[in-house]
Amino acid sequence: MKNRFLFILLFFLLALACQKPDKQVAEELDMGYYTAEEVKEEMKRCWQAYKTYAWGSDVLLPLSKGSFNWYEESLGISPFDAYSTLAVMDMEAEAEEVLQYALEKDWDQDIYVQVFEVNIRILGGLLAMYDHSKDKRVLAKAIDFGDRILPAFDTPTGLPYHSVNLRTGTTAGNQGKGKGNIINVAQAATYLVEFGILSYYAQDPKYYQAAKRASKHIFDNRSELGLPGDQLDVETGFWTNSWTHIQAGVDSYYEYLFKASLLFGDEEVKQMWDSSLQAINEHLTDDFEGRRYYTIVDMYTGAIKKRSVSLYDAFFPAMQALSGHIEDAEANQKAWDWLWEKYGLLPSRYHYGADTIEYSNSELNPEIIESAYYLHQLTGEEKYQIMLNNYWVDLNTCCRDSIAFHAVYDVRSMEPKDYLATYFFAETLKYFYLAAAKTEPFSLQEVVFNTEAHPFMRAHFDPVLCKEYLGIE
Ligand code: DMJ
Repeated sequence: MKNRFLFILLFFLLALACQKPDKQVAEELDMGYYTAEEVKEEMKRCWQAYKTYAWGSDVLLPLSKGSFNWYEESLGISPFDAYSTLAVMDMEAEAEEVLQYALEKDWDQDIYVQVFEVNIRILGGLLAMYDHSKDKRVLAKAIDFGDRILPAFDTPTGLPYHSVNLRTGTTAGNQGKGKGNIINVAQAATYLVEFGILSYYAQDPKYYQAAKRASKHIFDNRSELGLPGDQLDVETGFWTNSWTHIQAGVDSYYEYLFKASLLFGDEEVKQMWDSSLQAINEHLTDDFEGRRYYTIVDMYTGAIKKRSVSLYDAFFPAMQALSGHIEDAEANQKAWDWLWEKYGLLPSRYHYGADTIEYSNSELNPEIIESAYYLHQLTGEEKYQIMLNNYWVDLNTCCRDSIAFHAVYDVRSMEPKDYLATYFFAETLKYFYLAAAKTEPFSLQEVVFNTEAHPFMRAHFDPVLCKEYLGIE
């Protein structure tokens, strides 16, 4: 906060001293913003820490200088998440080291993995590695991995089980401990992008078709208001909850309808996105106390269930902006920025109806930064650069430690938590970097990010071949 204060003081002093038109003052102040080079230095520092204290493990524990694995054996999630950021930042030697690690990785592991999480992080990371390197051995690894998670979709409904055993293809409920067949919508239908890319490069429609069947199940079972529930049973296909929202647990289902249409030109999923967005705008918009929220309602009646938001929902302005709805995106981002300013970081869940924090922790999540980056790129407005600068300064204040960055248990006390999420490498640092880069590696017109921020160049996917390789009619 001290740094923020100094920055604001500098702003006013310069504005007073110069007495120049706003734009000129802003240009001069440009030197006060964080730089892409600074972000790259942080990436170097954090990556070195991961390599020193956690190499080969899933996660770096930055405070105890230790490591953590999601399952009984490591999947090496951090390197797969880090690769595309290392490549974007031109850290080619480090990227090459991860590529070699990927080539040595044997996926024949007797562990149950969460299909949703490994799809966006590992399959997404491997595909971005192939898209960047064009190394056929990497593609072979991606196909092997895709084939090991595909059995999860072998259900009466086409909806995937929560977990699958990488060695045997045996499916299971939560954490492989057989906690039933209930999954949320994001776990059910966040596959179009990775599976579409895999189908394209493997020239085999089976992956995209499996992903599309799952997404269509969600869409086809929407209520008369045009809204899905948020949890369902993979065997019966029935909703087990009638709450509906764009929040954590649903978010990337919507995101992938639009992104798959951009990448592959699939008109059917584009129509699914268009009609979903209309229902969202009509039934979830909640302008409350002068701020724009997208709330939680009953899928059948539209009645508000709870005036509460999670920090993951801050992905939505990016989607609104990308799909051309700038005004809505700006209104939504303004509410997120207000919440960030209130605490100096976003809490995991905030009840805006009662002005209380429901979940106080914050885990270095990227979404609000992602949306500020999209809005900055698409509108060119200075205010988004100022927002991003504030987020960068605050994140450095609360969460930078002697070797990397860490999460916090409570945004009010900023009590440190010994964890560095893998998406910090994939997403958070990448969006900060891209937003500040003087020479952008690519524009938002040229690239589509998966939900873990692994970038894919649109020009790499020929629309005619997409139809053939993905089986699009
Ligand atoms: C990431 O793993 C992905 O963006 C996912 O879609 C949900 N959000 C987390 C980071 O917050």
